[in-house]
Amino acid sequence: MIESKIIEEAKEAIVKQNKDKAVEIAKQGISGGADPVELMNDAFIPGINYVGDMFGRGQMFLPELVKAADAMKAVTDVINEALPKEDAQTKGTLVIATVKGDVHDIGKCIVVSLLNANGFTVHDLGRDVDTEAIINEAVKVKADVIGTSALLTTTMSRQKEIEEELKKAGLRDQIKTIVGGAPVTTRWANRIGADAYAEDAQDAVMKVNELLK
Ligand code: B1M
Repeated sequence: MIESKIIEEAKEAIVKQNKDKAVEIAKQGISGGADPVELMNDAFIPGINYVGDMFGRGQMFLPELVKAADAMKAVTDVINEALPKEDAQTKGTLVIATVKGDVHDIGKCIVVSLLNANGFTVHDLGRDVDTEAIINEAVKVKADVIGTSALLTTTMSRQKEIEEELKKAGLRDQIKTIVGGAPVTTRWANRIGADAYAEDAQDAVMKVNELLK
């Protein structure tokens, strides 16, 4: 359980776009024994979600959104650094990316770190990645799973495109797929024929474990 004082301070630091303060809170929380994943989920993510809501309502503008995201990114680095490192990366190979047209990668980076920490080999292609590049890399590294993140309703269709292209290339039976991102749902995953949907990074680890059983 993260202390409510830390939760309030973390949210405030993100909302006020105070990167130094946010990093300090993350570091203090970790050195004080907080679980890094809980710290992220309970303290910092509500802060950036609040920023997103204010932006959506026109109460915050793009430069502020960018600064808040920058603070969040710096916190993500601190959290990721604190995650345990698994020595033997033997549980399976994934290729992960944020889809073409989409530069949101904070959540994707958390997912990648948690999968790494749980013994998976992850090839992270970054953000704004073309479908062809994702599939080519998956073939090259003999990936068991392709995982994609989409944060915009306009870019979710790229996840569908990946399913279609995998089918066309005759690869759909060999490579499993998992989709995530704020607007993505189980319903969407079912509709496009993805093998799994994950709500957050912990769920992603659980679902990938299930896929590779
Ligand atoms: Co933008 N943005 N943004 N943004 N942004 C949203 C998504 C938005 C909902 C805000 C809003 O209007 N309320 C809205 C989308 C609306 C829509 O599509 N319907 C929006 C918009 C409109 C835009 C721009 C178009 C704004 C503009 O330019 N006018 C623009 C688009 C740029 C582009 O991509 N082409 C834009 C830009 C940006 C920034 C660059 C400023 C910045 C991103 C910086 C970065 O990522 N490096 C940004 C941010 C920060 C947000 C919000 C506020 C926060 C996203 C985030 O990082 N959340 C977001 C509002 C929101 O989502 N509430 C918003 C925290 C993160 C930990 O959660 O990414 O959901 P999330 O990841 C979670 C789960 O979803 C899941 O696990 C993660 C960890 O728990 N998950 C997976 C994610 N990927 C997964 C993959 C998996 C499994 C699980 O398997 C592979």
